[in-house]
Amino acid sequence: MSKALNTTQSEAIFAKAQTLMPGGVSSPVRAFGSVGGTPIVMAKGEGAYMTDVDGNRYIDYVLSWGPLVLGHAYPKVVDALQKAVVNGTSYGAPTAIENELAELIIEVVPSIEMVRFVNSGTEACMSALRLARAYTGRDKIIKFSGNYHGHADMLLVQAGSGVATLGLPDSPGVPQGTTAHTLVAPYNDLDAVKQLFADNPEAVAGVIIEPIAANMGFVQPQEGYLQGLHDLCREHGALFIMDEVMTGFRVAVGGAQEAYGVDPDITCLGKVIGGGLPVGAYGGKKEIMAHVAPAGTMYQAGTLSGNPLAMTGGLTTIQELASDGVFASIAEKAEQFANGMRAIADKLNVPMQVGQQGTMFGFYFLKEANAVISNYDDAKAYADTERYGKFFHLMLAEGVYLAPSQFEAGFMSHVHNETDIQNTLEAAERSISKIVG
Ligand code: HOZ
Repeated sequence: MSKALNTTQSEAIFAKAQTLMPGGVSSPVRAFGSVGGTPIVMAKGEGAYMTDVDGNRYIDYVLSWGPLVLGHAYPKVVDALQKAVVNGTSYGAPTAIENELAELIIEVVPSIEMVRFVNSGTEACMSALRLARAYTGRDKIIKFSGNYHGHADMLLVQAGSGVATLGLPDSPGVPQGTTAHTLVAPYNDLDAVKQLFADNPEAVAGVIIEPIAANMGFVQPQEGYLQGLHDLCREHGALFIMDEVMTGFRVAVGGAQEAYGVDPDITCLGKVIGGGLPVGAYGGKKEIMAHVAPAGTMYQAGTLSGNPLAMTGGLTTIQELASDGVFASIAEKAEQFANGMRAIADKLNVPMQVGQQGTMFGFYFLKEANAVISNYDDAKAYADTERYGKFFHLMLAEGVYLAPSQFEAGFMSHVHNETDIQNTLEAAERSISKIVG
């Protein structure tokens, strides 16, 4: 049952944070910019739950924005990390565990034959693009509006995630020259990409896409769209780059490329690959990866890349996820949740678009009953962010932590149980009833 939330400590800590860090946060999407109010300051994560500094407990569907597919402080992960940490946190030298994680990734992600570890999804995407440019000897890239590939200069053009959440223009500080080679197309529109290729003959190094757009809400690709992009890249000598930072190990163990049977040239990974520690990676065909230094001449490096703690977090997490029945059971719970939300929307006659695939989901409150969101323009036109803001705060008071933005996806974990999902759906029904009642 809904209770008034005591957030005294959260407010005090966040007030001080604002004097110390820009906006009081280490990353903008945490700042409750589009839902209003003061961010909740967290003290502990355990299983499917987070507890804040005032002692309020929440069922967590943000899961650190995706990485915690096994939930918070999963015992096997904690145990492995405890064993690893006593041997030191980083050597700046090769380790055997890098081989283990690399081998596992190559085994489960269909297109990857060789991989380079970095420290974040941002690094993975910017390195993948440098590689595509080095490999093809071309400068231009095609991205999609509302897709977010981290905060590298050339990719902060019509970006999703915090840029969309906060309604920011393309970021100041990004020189025009840096984005001069970035071409932008609407998501789910193959003809627009055909046109860009036609207008820029033999100039496009690569097309980078979030195979499911999960930084403008949750928008799935239309039938044949990803394969169509892949084929256009082949036809024009460009590389097809799938940014699977969010979808990797999430929409199938082998990511969206497994789910849709599409074969990218380069894949970007992050989030789950570190099991909650900072890791990213990019990988692909051997022939392409052979261009990365020191095997080749495309330079990219990192002091903490491949450190044993991060490798341990990722290896233990993916091994568990890939073990018998684990992924399927998480996906089943995500489906149950999504179906439950659809049923509530129908029952209360509230226009809503609910999406789910594998262990990810997302829902939009719609401004118009028959609206369908299939790209970023649709999301901006039809997503009722005001209604979402009200819903978000009512759910917080109910003890459910959702993304503080309608332009972000939701995540299920291995440790969410039937009762958690049932309680969440009951809370959602009460909250929506209050909004429309
Ligand atoms: N990459 C995530 C957005 N979907 C959130 C991470 C962040 O920006 O803090």
